[in-house]
Amino acid sequence: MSRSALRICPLCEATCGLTLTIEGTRVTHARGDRDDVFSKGFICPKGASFGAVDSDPDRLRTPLVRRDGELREATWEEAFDAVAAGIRPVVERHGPHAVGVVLGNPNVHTMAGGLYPPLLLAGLGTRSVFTASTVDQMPKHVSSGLLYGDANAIPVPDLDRTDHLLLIGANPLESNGSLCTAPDFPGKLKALKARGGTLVVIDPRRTRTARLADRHIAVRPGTDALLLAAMARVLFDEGLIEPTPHVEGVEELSAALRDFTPEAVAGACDVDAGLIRTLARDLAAAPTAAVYGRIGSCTVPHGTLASWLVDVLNILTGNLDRPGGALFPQAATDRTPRPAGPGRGFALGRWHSRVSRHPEAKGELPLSALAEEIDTATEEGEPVRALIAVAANPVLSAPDGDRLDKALASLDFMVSVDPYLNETSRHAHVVLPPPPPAQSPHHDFAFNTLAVRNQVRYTRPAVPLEPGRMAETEILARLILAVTGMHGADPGAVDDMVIGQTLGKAVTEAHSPVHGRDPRELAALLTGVDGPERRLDLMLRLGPYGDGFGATPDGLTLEKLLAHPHGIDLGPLRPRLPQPLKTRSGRVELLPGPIAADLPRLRAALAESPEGLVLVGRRHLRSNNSWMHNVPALTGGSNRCTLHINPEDAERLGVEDGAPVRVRGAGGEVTAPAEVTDAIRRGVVSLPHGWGHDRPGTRLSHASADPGVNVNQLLDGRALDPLSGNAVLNGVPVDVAPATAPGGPALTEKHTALT
Ligand SMILES: Nc1nc2c(c(=O)[nH]1)N[C@H]1C(S)=C(S)[C@@H](COP(=O)(O)OP(=O)(O)OC[C@H]3O[C@@H](n4cnc5c(=O)[nH]c(N)nc54)[C@H](O)[C@@H]3O)O[C@H]1N2
Ligand SMILES: Nc1nc2c(c(=O)[nH]1)N[C@H]1C(S)=C(S)[C@@H](COP(=O)(O)OP(=O)(O)OC[C@H]3O[C@@H](n4cnc5c(=O)[nH]c(N)nc54)[C@H](O)[C@@H]3O)O[C@H]1N2
Ligand code: SF4
Ligand SMILES: [Mo]
Repeated sequence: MSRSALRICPLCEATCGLTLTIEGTRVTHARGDRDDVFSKGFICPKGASFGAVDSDPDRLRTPLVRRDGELREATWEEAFDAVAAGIRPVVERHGPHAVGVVLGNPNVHTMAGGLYPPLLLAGLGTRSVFTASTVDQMPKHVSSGLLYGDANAIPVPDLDRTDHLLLIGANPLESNGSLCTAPDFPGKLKALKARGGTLVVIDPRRTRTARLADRHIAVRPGTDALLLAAMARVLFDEGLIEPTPHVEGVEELSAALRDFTPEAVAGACDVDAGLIRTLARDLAAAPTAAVYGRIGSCTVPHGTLASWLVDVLNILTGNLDRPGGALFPQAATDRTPRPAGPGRGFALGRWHSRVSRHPEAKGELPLSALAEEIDTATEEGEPVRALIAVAANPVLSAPDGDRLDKALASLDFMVSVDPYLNETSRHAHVVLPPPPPAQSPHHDFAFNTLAVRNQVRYTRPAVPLEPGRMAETEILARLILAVTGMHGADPGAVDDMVIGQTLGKAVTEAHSPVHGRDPRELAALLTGVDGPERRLDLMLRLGPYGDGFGATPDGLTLEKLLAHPHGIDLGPLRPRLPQPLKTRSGRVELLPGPIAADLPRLRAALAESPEGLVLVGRRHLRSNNSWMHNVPALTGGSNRCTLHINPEDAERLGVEDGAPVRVRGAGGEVTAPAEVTDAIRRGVVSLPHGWGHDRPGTRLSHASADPGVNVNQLLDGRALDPLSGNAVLNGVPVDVAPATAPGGPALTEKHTALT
């Protein structure tokens, strides 16, 4: 007997609603949920393989605890005992900063990851916090923090209504979109063109997205900030400015960008000055327009400036906060909107990393610095001696995995919350495996704040927890208790504490719908089968669409959401300024001090136009970072770890299609087969990330059979965007040679040699 169940797909940021077919406890089929209020039936090959991802036989079923050097199956009780015994002495002996925390990408794709990590960090009180954000979007957080006073206030392009979309460093036809949650991004781009709109794509590769575009500009990697600055310069010079209201600093900005004329940047960007003028004029002339930048413009030396300039262009053309432009979504679980007015502002560099003195950003240190924070002693402070990794595989996702690999092996204690024994978790003393997605509830705390339409959806587990499994929410609650000296306490106490604190604060706030009420009475009104559901109910009811615990009787509650299994549509994005602003001025601060102070570095880049090859990344639709190469249905075909190289470069270097090539960077060397293609511009080569599954001690039977190489071994971790601490992953100088070239150094794949 088969049945069907709804489940929001957690495999990328698009958050499509799926209809799963379930036989017994096994997901046998997945299709798009046509009634989903947001995704309306869209599905991609990854979502269609939900069942295979869910039932991968290599997923761990029980906790593992290291005994006599070997990871062995253990009970949950033994595992949490080991965690408490491993972490507490490090805190007591060396202080909280000696315990590092690494949070990986899937934390933004699980309910557990949305609800518990903030408590883990607060409970530990550690400053040794590293996340995937500093190999990804930290530049955007910093730019938003500086412009709007809120690092999480990220405007998203109004894909459904815009007349003109400029995509820079993004390939949503493969990635399905990022910092812009839009199921069926490809369909939305096609609809834009069908309604007479214009699509411009700036990317050194002629991607599937670029092929859809009216105009594709193959910029030299790493120079987006120059290109965007020159576009802003053209807007000023040609009197095309019509700034968004609530903005200050327009004249100062004009002065600050004086040197960045199209002629001045053309050489570095390798883009014709006349074309840059056209780009700016077209942007200004469009009835509505949105500039949107992603990985390719973030993970570069001027990532924060490029991210800032994306918003600057939207602001100068009046497109920020207007329909068809770029708007701030309003999610159902956002905090109760406070009245507009000055806020606390955004601070950077409140503390620094111990070894290289990197400034913190958003409370985080650069993931690139994790290895040195473990393996390097300094006069001041303690190295990281114990590590808590939740949904993170930095050995593959961060620069110089070999060094990190060795550093992790030297830790006094490490715990990984991870479904796989992989390149990172193999170093753990305890592995706590979460259940597969079909057995987990789902709500998108993060992605609804980045969605192109306001909506809210929640799906309960499609399949009950298998015997012996523990919900990831409970795993994280127990982990918090174990590492904060409350080992063994009821995990529900963690949720009750949050509920008590949140309500206790809300009743004191004049703008809260529960102002002046009794927090205990309110807590008793919450519904839900467990702590996480009660917390979701709490957030929905206090949120912008909530029932305010009766203040708005037809408002949102968990009960109401459960009655709408395909979700509740909350309408198109709406102008919201000045309410979201939390700057000290209460206005959009167009030229913040730290940005102005970084402009001389950009000015220096005007003179750069490197002769050698530079490396960029790429994504494949059927993959996801480092953890989907173990699913046979999603590997093979064009999803391969090959080096894309332009025919002219290949010819010059003697590289043949399909033959192995050696790629060398500051951090090491790898060898991968060449794929000669004119889809990549001259002077640029591309390798995907997330490969390199050939280390011993993992349990990834399919992935390790076709391991690929770790592109991040080409990096030494020293190249960062200084404002955000974000790793430079694109535009990286490399040397390329045929692996068979005579006279070259012996071919050593550094990482295999070391393990
Ligand atoms: N060169 C290069 N490097 C890159 C990038 C690039 O473009 N180029 N991209 C960067 C980006 S954008 C990112 S976000 C990072 C990602 O970096 P990471 O977050 O470190 O990597 P992921 O591969 O996403 O792996 C996450 C881990 O989570 C585990 N996992 C999967 N599902 C769950 C779950 O439900 N719960 C838990 N607890 N764990 C789970 C996986 O097994 C895996 O170990 O990589 C970055 N690295
Ligand atoms: N299929 C799939 N989907 C994913 C992921 C995945 O691994 N696979 N990962 C998810 C994650 S964690 C994220 S953060 C998102 C990322 O989402 P996107 O940002 O859309 O990701 P990419 O496909 O890497 O696109 C980045 C593009 O930037 C280009 N580029 C490189 N350097 C430069 C440059 O200097 N300037 C410009 N203008 N372009 C440049 C690259 O050629 C590439 O086409 O994708 C998410 N979705
Ligand atoms: S686009 Fe993303 S969310 Fe939608 S089905 Fe594919 S992987 Fe899942
Ligand atoms: Mo990411």
